[in-house]
Amino acid sequence: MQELTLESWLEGEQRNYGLAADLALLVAGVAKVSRDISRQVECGALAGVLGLHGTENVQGEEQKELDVISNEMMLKAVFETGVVAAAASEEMDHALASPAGERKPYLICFDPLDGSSNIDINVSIGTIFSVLPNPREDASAPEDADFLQPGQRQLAAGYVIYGPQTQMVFTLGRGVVMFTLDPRSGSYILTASNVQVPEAAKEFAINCSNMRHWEGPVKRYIAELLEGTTGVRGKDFNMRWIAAMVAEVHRILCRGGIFMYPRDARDPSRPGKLRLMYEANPMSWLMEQAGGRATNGHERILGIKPEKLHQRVAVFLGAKEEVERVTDYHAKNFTL
Ligand code: AFP
Repeated sequence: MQELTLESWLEGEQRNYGLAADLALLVAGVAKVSRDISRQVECGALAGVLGLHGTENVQGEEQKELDVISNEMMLKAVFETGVVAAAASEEMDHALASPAGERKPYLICFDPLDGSSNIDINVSIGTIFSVLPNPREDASAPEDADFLQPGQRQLAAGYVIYGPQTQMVFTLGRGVVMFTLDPRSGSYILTASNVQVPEAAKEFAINCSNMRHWEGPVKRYIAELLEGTTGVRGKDFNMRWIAAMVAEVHRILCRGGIFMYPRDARDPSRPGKLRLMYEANPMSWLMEQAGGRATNGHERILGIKPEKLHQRVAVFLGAKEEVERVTDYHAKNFTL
């Protein structure tokens, strides 16, 4: 089989589908730094990168050493492409503008290392990214408010999963592609294109320890899944929870199912745990591009106009039929 590297694939997209050279440069930049992050992840304790950093991020979460290292690496890499006007990250209170110069076309949001609680136990983690247009027509420095665009405006979005293999999965709005890092050559090689979420779901992912806090529609939906062949669904479902959204989304893209992090009653001021701009939006676009769906239980996530950079949102994403069903349970205000 002829191997297609990420660089050759991006050239083909420019030639055949008019992909902007600047955007190709940015995607290649993310790929390049992800190889370096992957190496740090691989070495773990040997590189002295495990454990706590001793600081908290803007959301009051303890930062791990690798969170901080990968954030620095991402910032350096995206600014080095010369096409990013500002970057926003889970690990920074506010957006950071690129060093002054001419106008640059893109904003980028990222979670440099998703699934931090997995870092020290050698379980899959990942980097999530989302590229938006820079709404400023001049070279002035973008601020947080410039990022507050709905997910449907994304120009590129995806993730890199650091698991048994390192894979980069993304969309530029023409389907979902998967590249696998060949550790021998250091190149990303195309291993799947036009990825589609299987229609029939057999698995679901939700943190069941929060069950007592869920709203009625979620309790009802999960209770029906758990009833298996003896209930209204008439079939058994399996359950998985990796505690890294990257890994859950990757499984769903490969094998199907539904992922949920619903709003719950633990803290009524927080509409869910996941962050809209750099977790839910990119993953929702991937799901839609793969024939799946993504809602907050009520509306399409990609249509939500963000009010804050670190806004949280409830997330239901994956197989179309399942997401539509649980969204319908919310509309009908079903309960147990
Ligand atoms: P971090 O981005 O802080 O690493 O958190 C990961 C995450 O937001 C998401 O990837 C998981 O689905 C979720 O947390 C797991 O949360 P619980 O620990 O509440 O199950």
